[in-house]
Amino acid sequence: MSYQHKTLGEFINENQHAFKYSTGELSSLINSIRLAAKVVNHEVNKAGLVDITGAAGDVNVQGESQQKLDVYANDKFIQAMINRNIVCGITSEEEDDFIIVNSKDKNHQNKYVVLIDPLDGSSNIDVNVSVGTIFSVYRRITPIGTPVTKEDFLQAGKHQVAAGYIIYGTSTMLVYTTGHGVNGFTLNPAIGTFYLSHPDMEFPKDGNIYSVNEGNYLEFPEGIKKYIKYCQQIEEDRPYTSRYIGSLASDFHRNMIKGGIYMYPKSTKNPNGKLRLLYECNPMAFIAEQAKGKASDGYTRILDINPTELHQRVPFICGSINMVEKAEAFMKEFS
Ligand code: P6P
Repeated sequence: MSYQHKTLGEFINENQHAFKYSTGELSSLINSIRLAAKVVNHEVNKAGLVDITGAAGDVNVQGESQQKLDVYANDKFIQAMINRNIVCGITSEEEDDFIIVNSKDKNHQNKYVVLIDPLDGSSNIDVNVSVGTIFSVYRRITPIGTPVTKEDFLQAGKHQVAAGYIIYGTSTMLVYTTGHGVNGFTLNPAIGTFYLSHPDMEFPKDGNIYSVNEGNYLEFPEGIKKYIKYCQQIEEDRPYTSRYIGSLASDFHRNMIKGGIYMYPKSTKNPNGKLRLLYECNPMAFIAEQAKGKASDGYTRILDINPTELHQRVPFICGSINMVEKAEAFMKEFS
């Protein structure tokens, strides 16, 4: 690790001017996420050693048994954001409803809402496969001075002011955008500092990696089946590879670096797909577009979808623009 790399803190300070309308609050919010990421990373890295991976016994709104690490990560990110006195509301995959956060002066002066999947892919924890945190940030749209409402969370993804993910993998990385490109930071665990390791990240226009759970193949729309068969044809020496980790942030991150497409289509088991629009698809779509990639539900741009529910699901196709448009063409012709 070259120590010439800029730290995340230095990068945030240098780019303070770029945060539209921000008076340093968005910077402080990113810093709070940075802090929580380090705390969660510490626990994730020793998950196999302590009795923290056992199911907490509860079941979240997704019907999934909450791993203790899910609950731990949820608590840490929520507390870190509340402590900064910037956020007026939080929606989390681990919380049935949104959380109203009042400002220190008790007059609801905070202006940002955050939506978060605190530990995505948590079923991978017990088998030592990478997991991630995904977050999305908006300015509230209801009047400051009043408690945040559900309307503040149900904004189309194109109105996000920031989005990012953390991957707890072979190294811990924080990747985020505030609408001015995408930058990746790698944690040096020895000193607890994130360094700018992947400046100006962009999806290659094309790629040869496709990421989908082919166990659901028979239930996929015809267009997706045709696209998968297209990827598998041996023609003109087109060497496609299937790579699927089962952790969205990790599959997305590899595809952004190498070129590729991630798909979680609808199926008979998941008629609206599995992924959540507000705290999985929207933040990843914002990052994808900022990295010159593309994200849709097969027909409609993800960032244009008007949400109706906090935990609503949408079909999700995301990655290198030429690959996404090829899949969309198959969807248009066959589904
Ligand atoms: P399946 C993890 O639960 C997640 O939300 C994404 O991170 C991941 O890509 C997907 O679901 C895996 O779902 O049904 O293939 O196990």
